Amino acid sequence: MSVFPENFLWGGATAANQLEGAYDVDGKGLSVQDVTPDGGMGPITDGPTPDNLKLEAVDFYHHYKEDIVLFAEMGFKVFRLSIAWSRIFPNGDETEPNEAGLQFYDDVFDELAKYGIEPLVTISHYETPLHLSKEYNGWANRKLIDFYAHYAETIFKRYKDKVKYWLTFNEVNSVLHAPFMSGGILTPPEELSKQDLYQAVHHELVASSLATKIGHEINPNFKIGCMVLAMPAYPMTPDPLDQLAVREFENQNYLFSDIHVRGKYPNYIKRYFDENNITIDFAEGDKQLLAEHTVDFVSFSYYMSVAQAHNPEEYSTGKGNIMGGISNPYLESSEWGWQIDPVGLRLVLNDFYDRYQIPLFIVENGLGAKDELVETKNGYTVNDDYRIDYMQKHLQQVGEAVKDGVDIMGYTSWGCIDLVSASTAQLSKRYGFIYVDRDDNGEGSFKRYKKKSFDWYKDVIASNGESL
Ligand code: BGP
Repeated sequence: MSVFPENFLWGGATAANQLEGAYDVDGKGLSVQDVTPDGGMGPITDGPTPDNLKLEAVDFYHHYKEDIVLFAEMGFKVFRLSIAWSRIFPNGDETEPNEAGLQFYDDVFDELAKYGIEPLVTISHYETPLHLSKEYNGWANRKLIDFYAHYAETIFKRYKDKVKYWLTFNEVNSVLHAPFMSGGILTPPEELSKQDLYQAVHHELVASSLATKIGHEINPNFKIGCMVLAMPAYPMTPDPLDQLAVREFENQNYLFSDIHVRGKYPNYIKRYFDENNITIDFAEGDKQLLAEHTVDFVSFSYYMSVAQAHNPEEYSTGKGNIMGGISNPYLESSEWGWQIDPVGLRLVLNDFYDRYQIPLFIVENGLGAKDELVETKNGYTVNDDYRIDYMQKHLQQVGEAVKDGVDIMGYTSWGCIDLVSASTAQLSKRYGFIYVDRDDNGEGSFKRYKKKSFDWYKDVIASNGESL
């Protein structure tokens, strides 16, 4: 008997800017991603440049039918995608939406429905319309709340019978570390005051609650969740001061899910705000919105863990997903220095569930690796045993968490089809079960090939995790 619940939502996850391509097709406006060829953190260009791989990405815009056939063949129950905000509102501040953009997602949802695949939609996945960034400085400006709410209301109404599962912001806590990519804030990070940064955070949190309110009014059956970047930390030594460093690091992340679930700012942030002269400007009604429109579930990305210490300068620091920490000598790392820690996933699941006791959804997890396409007698494939090993170990820990009593709705592995990496903006860092023939120079046929992990994941889904 499988330990996974019968209706467990197995599937894969993507984001429009890394997947779709067609950056200027059918009335789409520019997003912040279209001017960051070196990844969302790098300097921005005046306009789109040919070296920006995200402009064409893997061209899901024109390949979505064949891609969905492959997802269906793997047995996906759910497919996570984002709606590109600037396809719907090219500048972000218009009143009327772009019909061609809306139609594209109608077509995608209809195609998914043919195969009984539920869409899980991220409303904003690092895709702030560029105009909102240039004209308003992104989420630093309170006006973004209204633009976002109007956008959310438009898509909620349009897709109210086609989409049930929604996420308000991808990795909402990442704005603290990548204010431009995550929050569209043009002010360079070194010049951005903590006051302005946390005020931007507040705007996003209020916008998320407002969207949750609007969504539930439009369709009370909607399940609307928050999405946070989860990164558990271990103390480097048993020194209580190291444990305190862990607590401080984790609180920075919990802040977001605590407000989304509990509906108010937690006590522990008071001291940080006091010591950094931060006073959040609450507009009338903000407190009530946060309190009354909390999320239905908590979703998160999980790739890695870190270690923390009160004296970090004594240790070597590793790379990480947007944020990082001290390298843990007990763990191995991916080719990009992200520390691989399957047990950390079980810990995160237990921690979130103990804290909130509402359902959890793992909406990103996977291994970025360099893949080699090889010819066999049955055609081309990638022998990605390293990816299978990573996922197998992580999913086994998800099974352990289920046995621990954690309520988990589903699991969508990141980049189920190869797409452009967010941090490196390259195609050579691949996550998929499906290989896409396009390289870092933008060369390739865009043809799709099944990797070895394709059949492996198919078996996992078919057996509801029993084959793990
Ligand atoms: C998360 C993002 C994704 C994604 C993933 C992998 O932070 O939500 O958009 O790309 O990380 O990161 P990368 O592509 O940098 O390997």
